Amino acid sequence: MSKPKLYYFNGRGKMESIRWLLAAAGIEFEEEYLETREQYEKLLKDGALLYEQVPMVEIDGMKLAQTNAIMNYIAAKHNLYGKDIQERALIDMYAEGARDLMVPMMHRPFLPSAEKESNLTMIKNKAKNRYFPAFEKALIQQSGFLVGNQLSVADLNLLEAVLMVEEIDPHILSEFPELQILCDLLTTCFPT
Ligand SMILES: N[C@@H](CCC(=O)N[C@@H](CS)C(=O)NCC(=O)O)C(=O)O
Repeated sequence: MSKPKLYYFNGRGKMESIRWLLAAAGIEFEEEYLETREQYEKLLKDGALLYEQVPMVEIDGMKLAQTNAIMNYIAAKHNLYGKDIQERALIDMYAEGARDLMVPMMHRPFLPSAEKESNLTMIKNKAKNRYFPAFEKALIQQSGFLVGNQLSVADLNLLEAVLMVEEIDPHILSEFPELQILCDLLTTCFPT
């Protein structure tokens, strides 16, 4: 079986959670960084990008688009997507929360400078008062992981969201010890 091949820019963006997930699943992968317009146009011409967007991952004979679809396929295949449909629903719920937190951070570089400061304040507030308390509570209830007392794709989405927020506020985890423990564990186990 050939290695999955990841098509994206040479940056974290929407691909980084997929990279974390593959690392956690112990799957080696290849990457093609899109650095020129020609590379992107060739993929378009070959019909490789369903919605003319990346991330795209070639895996098991498919050219998969849409970050969530890619994550969920890999997670289901490697037993990181819960043991039943209830756990799966909870995993989706936490993973979506982490993504909602990540979206405004991904948009930051494209904002006009006048909006950057308010964007920063909004992200920090939402992380501290809305999302991180919810994740911290789940981690306490579920013995260190978000769902089912074991690692799932939700934890890997959460990890990337936390790392992004920490770039904005390096001390933000001081009030969230369980989040700190989980992120330390994951970055130690799956160094990039
Ligand atoms: N819903 C898609 C969105 C993908 C997306 O917005 N990709 C951006 C790069 S991060 C892109 O390819 N933009 C080019 C375009 O939309 O034309 C996903 O989550 O994968």
